[in-house]
Amino acid sequence: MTTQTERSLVLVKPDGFKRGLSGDVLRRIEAKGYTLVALSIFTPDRGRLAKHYAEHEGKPFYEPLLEFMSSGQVTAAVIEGERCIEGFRALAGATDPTVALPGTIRGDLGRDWGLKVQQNIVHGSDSPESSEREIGLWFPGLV
Ligand code: DAT
Ligand code: MG
Repeated sequence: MTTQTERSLVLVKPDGFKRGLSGDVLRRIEAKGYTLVALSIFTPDRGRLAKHYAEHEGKPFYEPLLEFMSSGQVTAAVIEGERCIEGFRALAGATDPTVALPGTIRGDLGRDWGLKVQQNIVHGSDSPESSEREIGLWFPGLV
């Protein structure tokens, strides 16, 4: 199978950042063999988050999601490697941290806290189209 180099937008969400898990997440990305292309720490504003999560507008967890994601600092990274979009999603594990498999970031480090939105440590782009859109949104200076 021949594959193309891809980039993915990874976020260590406020829950992960507060718990000091940015290093663990970046370590897993590097241990897997993906390359760090860009790295930044900041508190995202609602406007950027509304664009980032536009596909979820109207869902019951949408407002809690924006509230949670703007509640503190995040570590944002662009990573690179063949099929890294799919590969990072596999490292991250299932959206619901209760059922995310042990060995994955969400399975090892996340749990259900009984809140309106799942706090699951990381975000990773889910397709080449999302990746391009999200990298443009979070790292507008990056070609
Ligand atoms: P993912 O982050 O795995 O791509 P998603 O894009 O479907 O998942 O949803 C974005 C985030 O919203 C997700 O990381 C956690 C939260 N979320 C998703 N579905 C949810 C649900 N049914 N109840 C509560 N929170 C949810
Ligand atoms: Mg998603």
